[in-house]
Amino acid sequence: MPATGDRIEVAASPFPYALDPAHTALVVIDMQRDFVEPRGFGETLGNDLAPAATTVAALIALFREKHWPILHTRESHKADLSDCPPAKRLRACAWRDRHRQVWQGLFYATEVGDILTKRGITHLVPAGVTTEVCVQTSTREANDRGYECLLIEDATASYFPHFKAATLEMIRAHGAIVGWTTPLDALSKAVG
Ligand code: TIU
Repeated sequence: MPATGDRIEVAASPFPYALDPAHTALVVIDMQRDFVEPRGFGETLGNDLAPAATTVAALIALFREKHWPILHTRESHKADLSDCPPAKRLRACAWRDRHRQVWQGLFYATEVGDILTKRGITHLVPAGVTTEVCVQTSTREANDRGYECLLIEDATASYFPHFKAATLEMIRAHGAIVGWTTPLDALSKAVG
């Protein structure tokens, strides 16, 4: 296991990522039925995100094995759908989450920033759906707040493959301007 001090070097793009094992959390974004299962929003767009679910499950298993923190998000709307965009409201689907409302970003109008600060988290490993919407917004929000983000390429999915490819490129452009990307296999090999 290549290590630099307390850091673990993970092969990543655009250059190796220095994972800080004591201050790293996995963020599983919106792996919810509406996006990944038949008859959900995803199916109305004609695409299937289910393959990424297998990789997300393996990623969760890796973090559990290491006893590293895992944060799950769920995109949700008010029961009267007043905060639901028209494209989704047409399907009249409401998530009755009384605990919090999560929109496209992980931090906006949520308690996530406080939770991560209290836990001393400085490094985030985002995964989930969809790559160019909630995953990208959340990764950008995290990067703006100083978190070092390593997006797991095969643990995220889009309804449109070219959107996913473009998003991964944008994130790691300009010398990791938003963050790093790597396949799960590279992370698994690095952390042992
Ligand atoms: N979680 C998330 O990405 N919400 C979306 O609405 N995604 C779309 O791709 N529309």
